[in-house]
Amino acid sequence: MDAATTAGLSPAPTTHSRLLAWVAEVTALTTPARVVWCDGSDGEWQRLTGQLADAGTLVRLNPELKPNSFWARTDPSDVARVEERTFICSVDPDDAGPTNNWMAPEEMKQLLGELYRGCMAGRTMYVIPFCMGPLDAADPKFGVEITDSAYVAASMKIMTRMGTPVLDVMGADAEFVPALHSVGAPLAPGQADVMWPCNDTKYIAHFPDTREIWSYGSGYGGNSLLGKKCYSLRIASVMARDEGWLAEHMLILKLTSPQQKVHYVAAAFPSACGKTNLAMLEPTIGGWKVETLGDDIAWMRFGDDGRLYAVNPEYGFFGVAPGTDDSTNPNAMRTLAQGNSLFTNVALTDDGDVWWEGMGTPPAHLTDWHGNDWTPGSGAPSSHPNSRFCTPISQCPILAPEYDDPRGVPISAILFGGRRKTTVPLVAQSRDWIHGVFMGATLSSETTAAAVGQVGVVRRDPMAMLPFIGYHAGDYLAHWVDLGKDADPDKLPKIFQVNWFRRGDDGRFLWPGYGENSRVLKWVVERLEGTAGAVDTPVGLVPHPAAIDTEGLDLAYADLAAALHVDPTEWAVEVPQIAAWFNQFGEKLPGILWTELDSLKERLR
Ligand code: GTP
Ligand code: SPV
Ligand code: MN
Repeated sequence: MDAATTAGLSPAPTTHSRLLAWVAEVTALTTPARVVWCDGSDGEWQRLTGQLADAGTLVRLNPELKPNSFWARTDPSDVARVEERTFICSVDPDDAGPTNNWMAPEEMKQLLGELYRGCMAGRTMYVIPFCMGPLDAADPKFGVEITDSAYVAASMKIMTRMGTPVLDVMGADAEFVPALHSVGAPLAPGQADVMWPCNDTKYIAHFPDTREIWSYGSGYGGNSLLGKKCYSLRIASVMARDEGWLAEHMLILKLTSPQQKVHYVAAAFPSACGKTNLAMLEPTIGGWKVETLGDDIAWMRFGDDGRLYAVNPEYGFFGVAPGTDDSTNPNAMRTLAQGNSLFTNVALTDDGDVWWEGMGTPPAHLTDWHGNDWTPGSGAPSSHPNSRFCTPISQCPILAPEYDDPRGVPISAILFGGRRKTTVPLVAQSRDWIHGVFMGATLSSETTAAAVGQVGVVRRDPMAMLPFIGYHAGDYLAHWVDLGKDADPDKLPKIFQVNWFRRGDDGRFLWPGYGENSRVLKWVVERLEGTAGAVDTPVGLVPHPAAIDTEGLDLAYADLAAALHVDPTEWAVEVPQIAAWFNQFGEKLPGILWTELDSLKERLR
């Protein structure tokens, strides 16, 4: 079938010959019933969501409560990223390293080529040109996703800058990352569709040498919205290694002090460990202001002035729903209240709104994420723990105007955080860049529902990038070390480690978190400005409890002290774990990180 002459559809709106050739090739392989080039218009959104509502994949929410918004439920087997099915198909297996699954590129292409054969039969194939980061960037990073999922096409409209304006800037021969996605559920003539088509066989494959993405079998965001983790982290981290920049799993926020001094902060926490919440934080301390630039991904490059500048490549938020509430993240609630959003695997209220755990007292009746009746006595949660909202960044009431500036914003501080019940203090500053890289390289966190698998297991997660480094993790850590070597130390961001999730012996969180994290940000700024003290502990510079502003905070001194405590016996347990973690990288691990480990051992003595 010729894409340009499909009955009733407009011809391909581009003269980009490599793009046209690729679309023709995929069309011939996957044999869709029709091909649609996405233009990114509001009319297109209405058409896509209308068709999905007719098909039963989406339910329109009450327009009085959530205008132009929809509720989706996935197949219960397709609810999160699938790390075991995610592959880095580098030519050299050593380029994938010990932390990634690897398959030879030809072998993966052969295997997926067979799965893709005829896989879009009976379906519409959408061609989605997109750009990660502002379109007016000096070196815009283009991609084109081909997908047979209208849910993906609608989600990509929220999450990326996409459509005809992108094709216009791409012109006739711009570089782009081809990103192919299929749910892997062809329809025979007359066969009725299911609510959430997907396939038990799943592959999320990346080809870093040729900068291509092939995804099969899953419709869930992290596996199917290929501009996000697949492009902006796995492929972009390889681009960044080659071109001397960083593609990181980080939020970006702007912090203004009562003295009107501005600092930009980036923070890397693993999936479902607090990035969206910190990015939109409402400070509980007077005179401080937070504005949002991004909640998940930061691309960072050195500017001519020697400072590290961050850009958010995304255009929307794909956030964890449970736990989001007026009390924890009021700015997310205000963003969602404006509508124009997709909600996936949350619960539906009887008046056509959404509900999830953490929103206060549950209503007497809900339709849960399985589509079943739910009451507070039901036992199981109404929403999947990895249920998500997908909403435009432009609706965030505290969006910093410079979020769209292609030059990015200069970062003063980088926070590395994880979810640890024990051991890791509320906040610690690194002694220098290398010690900060050591903090990032040894970051650990309990696993969450954001990926399929066991929840609550502590694992090392370097820079919160474990599932997202598109090459050898040892080379990745060396890249971080190298960037610091060439830079002016006074201009480098200062690096901190945080842990909002430490618990008391009774299991309670020791630190209240959320908006109260502004008190930790205040100490961070005071460290940057040289006005706060710190205790030199074996693991870094930690505030004395008295150095944290607790005015108006109802928190026992003992809890704060316990949250900040550095216990050498707990840390002594970490040391051999860190050594085992480092050992698997062999020669690739920069020797200076072993020196840092020796120094930690020495300090613990
Ligand atoms: P991804 O989108 O998967 O990358 O997650 P994220 O890092 O953006 O995490 P998010 O902000 O969505 O938070 C994940 C979960 O942690 C939610 O249930 C939050 O309510 C909870 N959470 C976030 N911040 C805090 C905090 O400071 N303290 C506590 N106790 N929980 C928090
Ligand atoms: C994460 O898991 O880090 C997310 C959600 O932000 S996903 O897009 O599914 O990766
Ligand atoms: Mn994330």
